[in-house]
Amino acid sequence: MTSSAFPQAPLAHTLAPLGWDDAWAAEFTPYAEQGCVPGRVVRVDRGQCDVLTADGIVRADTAFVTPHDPLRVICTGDWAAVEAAGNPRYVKAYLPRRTAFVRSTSSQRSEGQILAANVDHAIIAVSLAVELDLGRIERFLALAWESGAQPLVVLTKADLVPDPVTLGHLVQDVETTAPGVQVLTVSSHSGEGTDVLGAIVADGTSVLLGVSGAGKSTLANALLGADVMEVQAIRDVDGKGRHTTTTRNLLVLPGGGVLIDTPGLRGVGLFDAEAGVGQVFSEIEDFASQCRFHDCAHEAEPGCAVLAALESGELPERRLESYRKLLRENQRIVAKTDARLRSEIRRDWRLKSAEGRANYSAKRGNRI
Ligand SMILES: Nc1nc2c(ncn2[C@@H]2O[C@H](COP(=O)(O)OP(=O)(O)OP(=O)(O)O)[C@@H](O)[C@H]2O)c(=O)[nH]1
Ligand SMILES: [Mg+2]
Ligand SMILES: [Zn+2]
Repeated sequence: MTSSAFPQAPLAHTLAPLGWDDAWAAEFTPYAEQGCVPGRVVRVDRGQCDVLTADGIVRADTAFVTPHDPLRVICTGDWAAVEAAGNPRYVKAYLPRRTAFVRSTSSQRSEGQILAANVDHAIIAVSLAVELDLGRIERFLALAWESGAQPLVVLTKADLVPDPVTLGHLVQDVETTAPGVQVLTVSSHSGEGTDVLGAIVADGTSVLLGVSGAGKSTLANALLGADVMEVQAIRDVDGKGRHTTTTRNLLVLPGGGVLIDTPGLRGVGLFDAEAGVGQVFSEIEDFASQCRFHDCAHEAEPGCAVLAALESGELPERRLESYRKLLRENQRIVAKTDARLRSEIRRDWRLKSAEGRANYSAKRGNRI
């Protein structure tokens, strides 16, 4: 962040622009009775967090909301109950999450990490300056679907691909990799596509995800219309340069909506994301539903519709391999994760997220 932390965030006299609604208010009632005020977590670091409340930013201690289980640690995007007074002021609790973007911290361990909470749009930023890695996009998409948010792929730095035919092919490649997902091209430098993206992010909460150097913070600044996030030249070749953004930051957009910028991710391990994987490869699951045998493994069975699609060229081999690889990886992670813990996690936020989304969609006239 630049030195003045939130120049774009006016004092939030009302929390509505941050996404506060009647359902959140109802959940907050017991905390209000305990003398707490609500606020949205904009950043968490070193045992403290910045919370945007109706009276502006409050720096609060997170000791009560930093349990051993990393999935329950307070996170950017959470709605926090902050003590109304005190020095320090403590966050007493956070409201049950409607959605949460979770990844495994590494493929070796089965520890999950929450990257953002209560997100409506998961924007996967992919640089056009480097060769497309479709497998990585699929991996991000699986986690995005699993989070409960609507995924969106944004191909950044479009100014570096001036030939419209080439650009069209790249978009097409990504579109076949991402059924049901909108794919946009943008350039923060030329401004191309930022109006379309701006209209999407004006509604609800969005999170920018992607590898380091994908241009997330530059895009955040373009959407903010101000240089709030620090941006640095990186080694574009492999995206492994210095990580510029180091904390997840929630930003209030001038045209409405809330945007979370995140540090580049080196790896995105799946975390119990079987349903998400299924959604990324929905065309394969559609073919599979037409296989003669219900439990077809799509290896050599007669009447296998997946193999037939492969044969006819309708299904690229790369897609099927990628699907199998991600399912295998997911099964490995699931096998290592404590079953009780997993079912608890599911109960915890999936049920709540279903309720939350129903409320949210009712409120918005079922537009999601
Ligand atoms: N040509 C071109 N370069 C861009 C564009 N957007 C970003 N860049 C450059 O890409 C580099 C990385 O941009 P950042 O916005 O810092 O990338 P990031 O994804 O936030 O990186 P991390 O914070 O490390 O995750 C910088 O040198 C930017 O100037 C664009 O639209 N066109
Ligand atoms: Mg950044
Ligand atoms: Zn089959």
